[in-house]
Amino acid sequence: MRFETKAVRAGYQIDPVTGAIVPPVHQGATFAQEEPGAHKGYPYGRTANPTRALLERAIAELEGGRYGLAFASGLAAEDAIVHLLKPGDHVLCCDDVYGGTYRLFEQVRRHYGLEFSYFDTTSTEIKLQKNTKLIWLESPTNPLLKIADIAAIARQKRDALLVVDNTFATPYLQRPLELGADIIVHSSTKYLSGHGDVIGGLIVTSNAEIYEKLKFLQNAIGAVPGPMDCWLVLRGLKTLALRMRAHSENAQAIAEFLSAHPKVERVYYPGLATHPGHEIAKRQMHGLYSGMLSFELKGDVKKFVQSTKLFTLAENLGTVDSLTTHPATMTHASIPPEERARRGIRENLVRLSVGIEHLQDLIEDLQQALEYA
Ligand code: P1T
Repeated sequence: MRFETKAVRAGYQIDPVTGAIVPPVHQGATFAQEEPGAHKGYPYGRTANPTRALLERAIAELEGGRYGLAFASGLAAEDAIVHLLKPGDHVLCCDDVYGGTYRLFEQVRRHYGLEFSYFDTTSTEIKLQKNTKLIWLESPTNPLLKIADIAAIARQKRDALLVVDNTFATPYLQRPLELGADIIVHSSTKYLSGHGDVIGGLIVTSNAEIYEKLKFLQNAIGAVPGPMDCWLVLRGLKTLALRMRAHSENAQAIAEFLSAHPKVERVYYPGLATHPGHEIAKRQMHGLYSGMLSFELKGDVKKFVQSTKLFTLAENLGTVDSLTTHPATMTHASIPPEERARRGIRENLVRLSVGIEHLQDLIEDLQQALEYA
């Protein structure tokens, strides 16, 4: 089956009891046992839930992996992966990542004796330390849309595990396991659910040993999503292909529009031929570049973000409606200012999550807001 078909069929399972085509939301905390330990695979709602299991199978199938695991948020999924490590282990992370990921590493996990260092996402050569156990990539990155050559990095990983945060690309545009990654992590809050109505996280791997460890951690730590949230993500997946095409086409046109605008200093979008990672993105993302872009504004950022009418100023991305974010004070505020500056996140950087509205309406909205900026 092709991706579009798989996306519609993933999690499709006619209910044996009622014939329902849409899966029920199994909103239960626990399940009856016939005798102690004799159950249908669902001993307790934290350990396993049928609606969650459907989502876990669906995301594994779409990513081309064997196992999926669902979590209460993207960060809960990330933290489960970090729990695979022991004090003294080292994580080599790309230099442009979501501010919350940086905060988890630097302000939480460093205190538990883990080491973190950062490398330029666009470099194709990495230097592992003896104790490097995880290589952590985002591609495209948040917020500068840097592109990592995932296959090139996978070839150098030795016995470290390669984790790819596939939130910005989604499996419709990029499948990291096929490029050599060991673990994929998602904030399903974003494109996978797609409508801004749920917080969630997902992990996919094909490695049985890693899966068993993560499944143990999922239950032992307990940061699991509720059944209704799983159901919302499952519903979102059905239209993922359509939405990603629409997001990407709109974002490409907006990136080109902004590039030619006198009030715009620089545009970051992998679909622009001038973007440093464009050639890699072209093959790695199958010629579509997602709906995320950032730009540096020559003008008043506050006035700009307050003047858009269709783009809403908010933290989040990947929803059908368009959003603006100011990374320096919002999504990346937990990175210290000097570190942020070193990473190239300037005060005049604006991030757009381009929705699926009519392109012309979006361009007109940006056009009028740029006049106020
Ligand atoms: O918000 P949560 O579901 O916990 O996911 C965290 C996360 C993980 N990875 C990436 C690439 C992300 O962008 C995020 C969350 N990001 C935002 C809320 C944002 O506006 O950038």
